[in-house]
Amino acid sequence: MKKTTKLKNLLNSQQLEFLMEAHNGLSAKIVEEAGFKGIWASGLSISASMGLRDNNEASWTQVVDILEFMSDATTIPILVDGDTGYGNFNNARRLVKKLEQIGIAGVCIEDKLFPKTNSFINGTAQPLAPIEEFCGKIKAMKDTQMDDDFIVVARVEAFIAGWGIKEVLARAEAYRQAGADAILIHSKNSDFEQIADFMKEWNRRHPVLIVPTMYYSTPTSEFVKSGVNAVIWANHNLRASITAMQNVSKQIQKDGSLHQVENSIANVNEIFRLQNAKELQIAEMKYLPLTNPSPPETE
Ligand code: SPV
Ligand code: MG
Repeated sequence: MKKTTKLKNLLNSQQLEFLMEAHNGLSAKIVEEAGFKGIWASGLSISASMGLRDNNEASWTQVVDILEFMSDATTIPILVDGDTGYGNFNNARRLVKKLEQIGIAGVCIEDKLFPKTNSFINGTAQPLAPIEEFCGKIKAMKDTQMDDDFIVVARVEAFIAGWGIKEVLARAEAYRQAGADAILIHSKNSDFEQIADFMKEWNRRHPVLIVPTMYYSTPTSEFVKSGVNAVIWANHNLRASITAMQNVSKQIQKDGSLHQVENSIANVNEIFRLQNAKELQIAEMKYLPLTNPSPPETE
């Protein structure tokens, strides 16, 4: 099945589904091996792993280069965090064209202004895109896709920017009518109340994704009860790797030796396995001459 169709089915499934964050080829592969059915290519995680801020400091083609490694390394669908689409409708539709070329299943765009700021940094100061302009962007993206199953998710940032449920509902409905395949409702509150209120009013009229980074203690059963379709665990592989790298670097620096860390980290064979080194050995037997020529006899 095509990756696009897999993502479409996931968003329209009868049960709650989950997307796990990845930020490069290796982490994408780890997410697939863990059993997830889909990957969230997080803008925050990709920019952080480049040593950059989540403010569109990386160019969109630099992000696409990372996405191509992620796509090549996996068979499950990737939903890309496309920020604001990197400009107006024209930039966003060119992004869709490129994402389709590299086997990406869908993209999520948010109704903020380029260059964006992460939702958890000074959210109320963040201006939103005018509704009509954002609807035009969604339409342009849907008109551009070549594969009917490619997914465009519209992300509503109105709660983040300090607006109430009326504005959130108006935007979600406008984006649904403009052709978005699903709506992502974001909240930075530490409880699920805002989103639960939205879900009640929304009444399952179109698929909804959520990102519970800040309301992490809400039981998953609450998400099911509310009618949410898919949950994004948005940055947890990046955060896990930060902690692991800080600990191992500190330990080795302190000890001046590898002895303490050796048994607590992946061994080099695990790296080779993740790289699928075995496949190359088999291919070499097939494609390279069986024996290396012996060195010429000395006379
Ligand atoms: C991301 O993972 O980059 C997101 C989610 O967009 S958030 O960081 O919560 O804005
Ligand atoms: Mg993001």
